[in-house]
Amino acid sequence: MKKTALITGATSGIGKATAEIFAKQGFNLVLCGRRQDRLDDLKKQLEGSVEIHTLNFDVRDRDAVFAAVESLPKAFTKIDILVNNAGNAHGLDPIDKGSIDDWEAMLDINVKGLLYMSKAILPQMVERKAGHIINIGSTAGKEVYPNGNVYCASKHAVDAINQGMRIDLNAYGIRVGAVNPGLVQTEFSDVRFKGDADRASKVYQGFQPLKPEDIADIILFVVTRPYHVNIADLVVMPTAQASSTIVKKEL
Ligand code: NDP
Ligand code: 8X3
Repeated sequence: MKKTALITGATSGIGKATAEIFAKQGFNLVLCGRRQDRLDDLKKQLEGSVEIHTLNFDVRDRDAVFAAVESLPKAFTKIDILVNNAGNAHGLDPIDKGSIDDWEAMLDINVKGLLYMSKAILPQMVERKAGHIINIGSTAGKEVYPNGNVYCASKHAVDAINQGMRIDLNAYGIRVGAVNPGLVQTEFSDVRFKGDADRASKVYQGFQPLKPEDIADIILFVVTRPYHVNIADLVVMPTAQASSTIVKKEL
């Protein structure tokens, strides 16, 4: 029987690339995001050999998260794999100058949104004593960099939640692991810099960043290991990157 994976943040970047590679693998998919046109396009692109269902909700909206999961048609209610990917950075400012709205957005999306999604999906995994959760963390969850303050805090929280989930769900045989990327060229920096495309593109200039497909490939590897193998915590950076602040540029 085909596995079903639910991916949050499937309209762009890492989530979209994961949807594409999961479809090739033959997984049925529940694709989540807020941009309906993109969800529709992706559904059209991928459905055929696999079944696709889309859910449009904001992960910050607790009621909407639970309503969306409850609305799943019968064929999609059994979620084998949850990819908690939706997330973003908002702003890159020193702590004294940062915007409280940006801070709240990051904590609400990256931390609380991930918790709401997990809480909505977990009961069925616990009941079946089966399931696999992949939390998308970041190198920003392993080290703090200048002006990264609250984004880094949100991803350190993901790191802690990933560990906590693995401990608490161990008794049920549910696999939990994090994939923590370094610099990946997606819409991430466009969002961080509020649509300033020039500033966003500079983040990836002078070296070869990761592509969303590089991360999707790793996520596929993680979820296709034999059941007794759980990749608990994986950090992946571009070869040019040694840490959040050390990137070898060719320019
Ligand atoms: P993108 O901006 O390309 O994608 C972000 C995705 O998250 C979109 O599909 C977006 O969908 C969704 N999303 C954002 N906010 C919400 C929300 N409030 N409710 C529902 N969905 C939301 O960025 P990436 O692909 O790079 O980011 C994916 C994950 O990877 C994030 O958790 C990010 O922190 C992490 N990451 C990224 C790195 C990078 O360098 N790019 C490195 C390390 C980690 P929509 O707007 O349609 O709702
Ligand atoms: C995204 C990577 O270094 O831009 O989490 O924070 S970084």
